[in-house]
Amino acid sequence: MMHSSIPNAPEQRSFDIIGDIHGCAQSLVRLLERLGYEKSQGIYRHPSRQAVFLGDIIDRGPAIRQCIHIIRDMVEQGSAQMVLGNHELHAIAYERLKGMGASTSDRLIEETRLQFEGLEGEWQSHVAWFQSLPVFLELPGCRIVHACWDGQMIAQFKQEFIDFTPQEFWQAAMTRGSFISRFLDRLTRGTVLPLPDGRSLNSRDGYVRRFFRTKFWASEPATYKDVVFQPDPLPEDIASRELDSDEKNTLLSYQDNEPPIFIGHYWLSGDPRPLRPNVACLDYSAVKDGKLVAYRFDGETQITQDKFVWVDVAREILDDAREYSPL
Ligand SMILES: [Mn+2]
Repeated sequence: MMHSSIPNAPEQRSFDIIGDIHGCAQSLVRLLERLGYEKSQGIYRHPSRQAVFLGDIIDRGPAIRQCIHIIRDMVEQGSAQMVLGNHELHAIAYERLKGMGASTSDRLIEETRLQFEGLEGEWQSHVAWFQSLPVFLELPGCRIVHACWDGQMIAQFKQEFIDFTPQEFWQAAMTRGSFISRFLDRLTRGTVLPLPDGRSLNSRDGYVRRFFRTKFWASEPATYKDVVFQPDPLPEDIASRELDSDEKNTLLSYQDNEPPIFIGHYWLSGDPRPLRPNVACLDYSAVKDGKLVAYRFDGETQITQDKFVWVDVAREILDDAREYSPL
């Protein structure tokens, strides 16, 4: 793809892509410093690279307000880009529904509301900013989305809706069943399959689930086990069940020759590594004392394990406690 370029401003090709932060501002600062970003005039910048945030910067964690400030400043000054996560999407919907007089009790956004108590104007300004963010990015050499690359929906969006103003877009988003609302749900929450026979699971984050999360990159899956992608395992009798043809038809695929795709969202654990040579998830459960993970992308077509960089969130908190202990 050709872009017109400004002299002395070559097309940016080096990106530090960063997974779900959920209010872990201290770890975010450490990760940015580890990646070579320095604060100048109040903004974290890198002399030759740009940060790309995968969304879900709010809710759950201890320093949500600080996270938004760091990231919004970077985006507004051109030192970062960010796509919407399902949590930012939820915050937008929550505020728009509240504006329409709908019910406003909601656990998901509780921590964020608490940390913005008495700062209503500032919070509303952030919610307005969220509504200016893209849902996906096609960067030189790679793709960025919070949870799911649905090639068909993205093609339809680009064909029919790319010229929507933010107002038109968010109005459509709030209309149940509209293409835009399904598109947002698909890209920020991914695909799911219902559990068979009306069964449900108690997930580790305390919700009862009748659906399980599925991969959009499974190639030739045969059983439920081949497509499940979530921290909570399926019961063995369900996992080994064969997918029927209707279920297979609802699954997406991602070809080996497509550009590298980076996602967050899925609460992984263990050592950061590619899921496939062109698919990487950078959400390693930072807010549950996991790792805050980045990938240093430089235009390669294959994602490699040595380019993952991270900070260990639990250890960071311990180190800090030691640093500041009055002994
Ligand atoms: Mn998410």
